[in-house]
Amino acid sequence: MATIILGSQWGDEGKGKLTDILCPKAQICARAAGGHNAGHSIVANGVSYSFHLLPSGLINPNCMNLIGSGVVFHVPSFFKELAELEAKGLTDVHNRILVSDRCQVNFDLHAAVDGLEEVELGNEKIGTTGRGIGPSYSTKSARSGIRVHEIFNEAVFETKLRRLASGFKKRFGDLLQYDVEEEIARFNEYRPKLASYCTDAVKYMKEAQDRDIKILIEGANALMLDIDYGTYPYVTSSNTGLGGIFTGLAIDPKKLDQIIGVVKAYTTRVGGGIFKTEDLGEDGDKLQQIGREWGVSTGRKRRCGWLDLVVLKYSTAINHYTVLNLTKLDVLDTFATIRVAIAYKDPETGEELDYFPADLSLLEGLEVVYKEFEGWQKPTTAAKSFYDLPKQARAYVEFIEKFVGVPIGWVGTGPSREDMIFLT
Ligand code: 2SA
Ligand code: GDP
Ligand code: MG
Repeated sequence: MATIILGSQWGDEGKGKLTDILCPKAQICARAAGGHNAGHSIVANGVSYSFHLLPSGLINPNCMNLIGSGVVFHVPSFFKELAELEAKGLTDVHNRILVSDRCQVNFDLHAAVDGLEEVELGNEKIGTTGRGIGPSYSTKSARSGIRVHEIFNEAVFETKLRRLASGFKKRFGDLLQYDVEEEIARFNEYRPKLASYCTDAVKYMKEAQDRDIKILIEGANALMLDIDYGTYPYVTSSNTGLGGIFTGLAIDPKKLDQIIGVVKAYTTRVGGGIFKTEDLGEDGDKLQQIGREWGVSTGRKRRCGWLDLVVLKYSTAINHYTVLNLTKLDVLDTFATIRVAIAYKDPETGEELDYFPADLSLLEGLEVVYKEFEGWQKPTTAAKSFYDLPKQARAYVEFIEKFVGVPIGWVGTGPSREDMIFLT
């Protein structure tokens, strides 16, 4: 059976922490899409770990980990991240990680192009992580990309990489700071080291599912950054929602257990794009400081604001969550008043919009309709059960559950493994 963990907002909801908590029940932890743009932080046994390209299941000593076919695979980051985990004491990580040989390779060339494309956009830049994610998925769709299995056919690899580089050179000229021969030389060193990690992930997953092995799938990024359903064009370039899990991992839909939506008790977003509940005043600053809202991969300050239930309903309509994990409730502990968005309203006509539209310009002149909650103004981190939470906090949790129509199974009250209330 497979359990899927998905980000329901704009990312950084705490997917990594839940993955780590659920991992002891799984034998395989897999990533389906995205690349080393993801940033999942986990605090376990007092040690803080950061994952970017690798699945968070590597912390659990009994879990195998798979980088699925839908991931864009940056080889230097793979080795760097493994070395960082080893330095933190996870010595057997090399034996517990596999990479699909169908993954597209994310080259340093893609990162160079990412930077140039952002410059071309000027004030309308996406605010990418600069990790070459968009260009990697672009070359994949244009069918000029290179897959992991091709690394091992030296002649084909070199021809294709030179062709790819010369195409971009024609487009950007001397602006493109990239030496293809250097990259080829680097891959000559990676090639023998990489071979033992590569696998046919279709075969691997089929055998695992035939044997009814428990698989935990760690979503990367989040629904509102999905290339089809997110706030396009201010999105990443993969399908970060439920669909991307199926294409990225060849999962059997008949063997699905839970689809878990991870929901931060407020909202954050990194990079450009619409964010109706963003708070540019004191409350936003306070959420940013208390929630320690800085990017795990780039260190960028995250934009902050209130929970938007219109977004969460939209996200649920696409990802079909069977259960939610509400996270970072403790970050709201000191607020006297807490707000949640329940609709958007035209200030002139009073007409309300209770869904998230495709044409985002429709949202531009609209005000947010908020429901206000009395804050609990007490610490929640020590709570061990739902009934240990202050009654105002319980009311907040119950309202979200009812509004979205999906049960909340866990409530996060701090960054550590232990700071999680189990409701089911
Ligand atoms: P990209 O680099 O092409 O995927 O960027 C496109 C948009 O997707 C956003 N994006 C993210 N948003 C939140 N968290 C992400 N991971 C890191 C983290 C981000 C970081 O966990 O903190 O360190 O800055 C992530 N990755 C991509 C990105 O901001 C663009 O809006
Ligand atoms: P992810 O990308 O969804 O895995 O989330 P990130 O790791 O980028 O960001 C979530 C941050 O919040 C991390 O620093 C976590 O350690 C932290 N975190 C997760 N859950 C909680 C929680 O319930 N309370 C608090 N205070 N921090 C949390
Ligand atoms: Mg993150």
